[in-house]
Formats: sequence, C-alpha cells, structure tokens
Amino acid sequence: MQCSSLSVRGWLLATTVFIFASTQGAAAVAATLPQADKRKAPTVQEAERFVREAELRLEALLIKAQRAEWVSQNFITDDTQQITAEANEALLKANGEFALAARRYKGLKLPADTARKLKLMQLTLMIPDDQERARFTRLASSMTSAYGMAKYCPQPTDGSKSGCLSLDALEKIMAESRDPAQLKDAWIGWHAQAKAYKQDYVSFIALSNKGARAMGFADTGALWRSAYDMTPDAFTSDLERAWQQVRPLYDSLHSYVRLKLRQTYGPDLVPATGPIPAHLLGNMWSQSWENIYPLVKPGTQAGDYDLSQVLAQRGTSAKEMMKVAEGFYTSLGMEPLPETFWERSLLIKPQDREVVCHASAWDIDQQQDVRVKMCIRPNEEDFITIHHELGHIYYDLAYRGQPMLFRNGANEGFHEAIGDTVALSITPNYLRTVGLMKADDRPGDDIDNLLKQALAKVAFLPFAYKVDAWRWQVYAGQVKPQDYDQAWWSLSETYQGISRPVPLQADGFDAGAKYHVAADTSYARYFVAHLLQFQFQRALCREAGYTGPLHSCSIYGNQKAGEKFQAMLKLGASKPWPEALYAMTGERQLDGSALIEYFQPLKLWLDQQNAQGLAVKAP
Ligand code: X8Z
Ligand code: ZN
Repeated sequence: MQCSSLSVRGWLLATTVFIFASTQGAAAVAATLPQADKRKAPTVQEAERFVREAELRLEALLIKAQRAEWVSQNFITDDTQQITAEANEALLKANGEFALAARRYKGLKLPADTARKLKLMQLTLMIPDDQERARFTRLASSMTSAYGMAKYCPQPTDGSKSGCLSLDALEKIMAESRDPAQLKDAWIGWHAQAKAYKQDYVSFIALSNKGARAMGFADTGALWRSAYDMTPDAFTSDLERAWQQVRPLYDSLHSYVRLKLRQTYGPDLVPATGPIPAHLLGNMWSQSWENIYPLVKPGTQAGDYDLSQVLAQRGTSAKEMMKVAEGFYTSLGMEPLPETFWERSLLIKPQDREVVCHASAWDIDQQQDVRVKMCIRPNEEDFITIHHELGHIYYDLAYRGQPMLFRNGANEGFHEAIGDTVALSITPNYLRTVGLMKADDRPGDDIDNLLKQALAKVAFLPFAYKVDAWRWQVYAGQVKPQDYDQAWWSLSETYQGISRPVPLQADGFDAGAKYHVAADTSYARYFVAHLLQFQFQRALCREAGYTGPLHSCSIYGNQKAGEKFQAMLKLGASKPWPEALYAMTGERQLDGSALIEYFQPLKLWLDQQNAQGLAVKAP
C-alpha cells in the first residue's frame, strides 16, 4: 500500500547505500532461511538462487499483510488490528532474516540486477527479539487505528448533549469557517487527540531505532534517508539545497498571504511581520492553503468559476469523479482500470463503521488487484487527490513486469509525484474538454490560477520539509519526548513562518495529529515529489511539442508524452533514481528550477503586491 509504512515498502526500502553492522541476532533468525552451505565460499549462482527465493517468500508474505491491512483499515476493530499486526510481524521477521543473510554475498562480483536487489533487501528494520517485534507491529497497528478513530467531543457550556466531530468534520470547519474562535476550537480539539498515543509513539521509536541499528544504520531516520541512492548526509544536504532554491518564492507567497489575512482578520490576530497563526490558513496542519483562496484572491474579478461548486451542484458521484481521472490516464495510452478496482475500492465514507479515511492506493496481489481507499467528497481538493491516488495505481500496474524487489518507485518521491504531475494538466482548457467547465463559465486569469496553485504547491514545501526534519531529530534522539512540541513549533516557525494558535501544552503531541506521524510514514517523499512533479511536467510538455508557458500546458491526450511517461514508470526501482529521472527529463538531480519557471509570472506579481502593501502601510 502507498502512504503507509505497514508493508514491505516501509520496512524494506530502496537504495544503493548499505552499511554493514554487527550480525547480532543472525543466529536467532537464520534457522528459517533457505540454507546455504556456509563452509563453501559464496558463488554467483547461490546468490541468484537466494534472491529468487527471497522474492518468492517476501511476495507471499507481503500479499498476506496487504490483505490484512486492507481489512483492518476498512473495519477498525481490536481483532482486525491484531490480525494485521501478526501479518506484518511475519513480514518484518522475514525481511530481517533475508537482510542479514544477504550480507554473505558482500564483495562478490555479481550481475548488476542481483547486486541491486541484495542492496534493496538490506534496507529494512531487523528486530530479532520475538516479543519486541510483536510489540512493534502492535504499536504500529494501534496508532494507525487510534488516528483513524480519533474524534473531538466539545463540552457544551449550556449542559446540552455534546456531539463528537470526526477529522472529516473538523477539516471542513478549517476549510470553510472564517470565524477565528471556531477555527481555533477545531484546531485545538483535533491536536489534543494525539496525546492519547504519545507514550506508544515513544516506545515505538525506541523499538524502531533498535531495528535500524541492528542493520547498521545510525537510527531509523538514517535508514529512511538511505533510501535515496546516496548517503543519508548527502540526502539531507540535497534537500536543503533544493529548499534554498525555492525559498524566495515561498517567502513572497507568505508575505502576501499574511497581508491579506491581516486585512480579513485584523491586526490583533495577524501581525504585520513574523509568523501567521496556524489556524487561519484553511487547513488543519497549515500544509496547503488553497481553501483560503477566496480570502486572498486578486480583486480583479476576472473569473468566478469554482470547480468545487460545479461538482457539488451537479451532485457528481465519487465514482464519476474517479472515472474522469481514469480518462486522463487512458488518454495517455494507459489501460482502463481493471473491473475489480471498481468492485473492491472504497470511495465513500461508510456510516456504519470506523475506517481510516486518509486516502491511499493499494496494490494487493502484485497482479491486477489494485484499489483505492478514500472518503471522497465532491470538491476540487478531492478531485486532485483522486488523480494523485491513480498515479500510484498506474505506477503499480506499469512495473508489474519487474521482479518483486523492483516493483516499487524509483524512489518514494517518484511514487508521490506521478499523479500530481497528471493533475498539473488540469487546466481550464482541459476542464472544458471533459465538460466540467461550460462555454459561459468564466475561469480566472493566469495570476488567479497560479495563485491558487501556489497556495496548494508552494505553501506545502516547508511543511513537507519540516515533518521529517522533526522526525529525523526525534529518531536521532536529539529531541526528547518532553520537547517534542517545542521542537515541532520551532521548526514550524523557522520553515513555514507559522505559530501555534495557543501556547504549548504540557505533554502535547502536535506532530502526532498528522496521519503520517501516527502511521510512521516518511514525509520527505512529498517534498521530493513537489519538486519532481514540475521537472516531470516540463519534460513531458517538451515531449508533447508544447512551447508556451509551463503553467498553461496540459498533456491530456498526448500519446508521445504518454509513452515517455510509461517508459519511466515501467522501470520501477530497477535503476537508481537519477537514471530514471534522466530517462524522462535528461536531468539527474532534484531541481527547483522547473517549479520556479512554472510560477515565474506569479512571483513577479506577488513581489509587486507586497511592495504596494508595504507602501500603503508606511506612514
Ligand atoms: O498523504 C497523502 C496522499 C496519500 S499518499 C493523500 N498526501 C500528503 C498528505 O495528505 O499529507 C498527498 C500530499 C501530501
Ligand atoms: Zn500518495
């Protein structure tokens, strides 16, 4: 499954870097492995046989774990959590065993594919102790479920009966309400929920680090960073380099939004300089700000078209929205989704049971059984997310022909970037083509559309950067549990320029109020994806022969671009990611220049607005 660590994708990561450590625990686990004759020197044939057996065993265990996970996220109960934890435990055990056994082939001159598979196999946690491993998977399962079931139950002051608010309802308030008191209440109410599993998280981190160290990594954060075909330190520097490239654009957006919010909410709430209060940005985590577009849009009244309104007014069903997105992929030459996708996916929030609503894409059996689980609402945000999820699905389907260990993204950021790239082609012209915009609808002008897009994509960058900057510190032991929130908000202020709506609380766990922290899914992947998707789009538009401004390009219906895309998707994880990137774009590194090019007209406009705003305020 994509968007979770509870699978081979999380515990067995992709990279070319691997560090050899003590073989402690090896004896305990080696008994169940295919036996190599340890008295003889390892041979190439033996290594190849070992890899084949590993792929067979791991595939069977992965499929079992996926099925268990699917059921438990669709029916959260004690029993389904337990079943999932057990299936994941078996998978984790086998991952660890194979990872240790793979060390036998170190130094052997091997065919490139076999060598890469052996490297990939060693990017895993290895928890040799049965009890600790069981505790680890139970904690993982229970935190994901706790997040999925969390609700804020406000205490009414008038003694009336209180209703409880799910995340879904709270997110709606954050998106739509313009009442600062209500926003603050919803924000605090949700963030307080994570306290319930803070202690579990602390225990989980300790066990996870133990597992990473057994494989020779400094900690789990270093293991995650090793999944990028470079050393953990090189990845940290690369990310910082890319962030510095795009930071001026974020700064311009931030200043402009603060100016507009100050006009809306007044100077008592929004300062002229410094951080913006986190509850005023239209999103529970202040991670993307498109919901406050109506508050910050240019006053030109160029257009009033609103896709969310169209979808809601037409009563477009979840399935219809998904069908439109599928149509985009088939227009690029990809196959229609298998019938079972429609039979087995969960597209609407069930009313009769607890489910994990956070959107995810599933590759259940490594064949045709692909599914999406998402509580779709008829609005623009979900329409975009549907394209995101189908990106995962079409990637899964494209690398179907690869051997098991290569059935993965070139790196985890690639996986997150595919659907987002496609969604960049949802331009006004495209919406007209598929009938979602009528002839007399008036879309905004370029600046309107770019501003809306920047509120989603540019605002997101420092958030994505922050989540794992925090987690890497936590995994490295640099931040202790009593300082979790202080570190979280220090990073929030430094990178995003946002502040907590109310002072820190003792024993708080604000980071845990984000799905990917509770579900222990790495987040740097989204930062990488938000740069890559513009690199991909620039290359695909070029392939399509498009020469206009990048932000107006749509590759809808373009077979040539589709072929280029498919060729890269088919590679899966078989090559180091810079090679996959090169095949598609002619570039070899993560680069913010495509994103900067896309938003260039907006950057100029924002800087003008900010200069005028400052001029107006000056005495
Ligand atoms: O988690 C997701 C996807 C599933 S992989 C819906 N995203 C991140 C988030 O919601 O925080 C997509 C963008 C960022
Ligand atoms: Zn995703």
